[in-house]
Amino acid sequence: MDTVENMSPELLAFEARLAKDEVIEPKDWMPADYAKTLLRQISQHAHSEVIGMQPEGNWVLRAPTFRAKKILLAKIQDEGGHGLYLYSAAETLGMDRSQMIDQLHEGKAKYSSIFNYPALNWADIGAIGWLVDGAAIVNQVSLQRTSFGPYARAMVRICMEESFHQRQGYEIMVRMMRGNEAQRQMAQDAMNRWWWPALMMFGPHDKDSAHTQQSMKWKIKRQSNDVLRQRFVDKTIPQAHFIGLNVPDPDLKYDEETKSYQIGEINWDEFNQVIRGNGFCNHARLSHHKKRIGKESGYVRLQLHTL
Ligand code: BYC
Repeated sequence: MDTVENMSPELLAFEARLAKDEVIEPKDWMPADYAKTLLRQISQHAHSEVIGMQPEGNWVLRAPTFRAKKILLAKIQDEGGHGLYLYSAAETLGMDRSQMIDQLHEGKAKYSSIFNYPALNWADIGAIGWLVDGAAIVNQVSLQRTSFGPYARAMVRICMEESFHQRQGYEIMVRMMRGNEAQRQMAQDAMNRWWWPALMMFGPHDKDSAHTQQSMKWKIKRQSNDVLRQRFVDKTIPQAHFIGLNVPDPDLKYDEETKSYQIGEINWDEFNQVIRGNGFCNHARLSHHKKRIGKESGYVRLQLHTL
């Protein structure tokens, strides 16, 4: 363990900068493990944005109106752009995007669990925008204050775009809940299937989270998984009730004292299965990605050192 006596002058200066909430830039000195943690998280985040285009991409040709199609296409393009900002931020830590993609294909890097669930009908597109982008915003607003400059700056722009995504998703849910009985049932069915996976996006409970403690010391993470999950729950449940959707949680309680909802237990077995590659769509998502930009696809990937 580091004590002040055995810390190098560089490490002392780094810790002092963090204590003053200074932003760390790529050319600044940083501990190797700090860089490694950032690379893991930012590349995972970038992969999530890009793989996350797949469930929605499936609906571009089936959108119910031309307006809906244009909005969905623009949203999916935004997600691709988010992936690019994030790969660029991660590249400042010295790894090529190409290597990050190889890690994803080799199963050494993850992407968000949520994208291993199928989008079965148009209401799922509403639920993805409202719940998935809604959960992502809560997490990403917090990351706007992350200690690493390129990641924090990418988050500012991403959050502005995500807030439109959340609204387009909620708009779809509102329209369906104001529609006929079959449409209301589709919206409720989508809510039932996406609610719990959206809560899992925040990661394991703090007590089981391998990285939270250290990441919070380094100010990479500003709030813990449970704190952010609770923020999402308290923000989203009134939105569900407002349009007449039920939250699929028999143990849900509202605590008058804390003005906050208590949710039932999350199915962590399901979460662990999904992040180990055994979810509904893991195989389809990765094989599609490999087919399009894998080594065998013929797609030319630029290497940093060739630029
Ligand atoms: N899925 O110690 P923990 C979007 C892993 S895309 C998969 O708490 P950490 C959108 C975790 O990696 C936005 N794996 O980890 C795009 C670790 O395993 P490793 C996506 C998960 O990093 C298109 C282990 O579990 N947002 O909005 O401190 C269309 C222990 O976890 C997950 C981001 O990527 C998960 N859900 O905290 C629509 C946010 N949760 O790496 C929408 C950026 C945990 O040791 N990432 N794991 O093998 C983060 O904020 C943090 O990395 C997490 C996890 C909160 C996710």
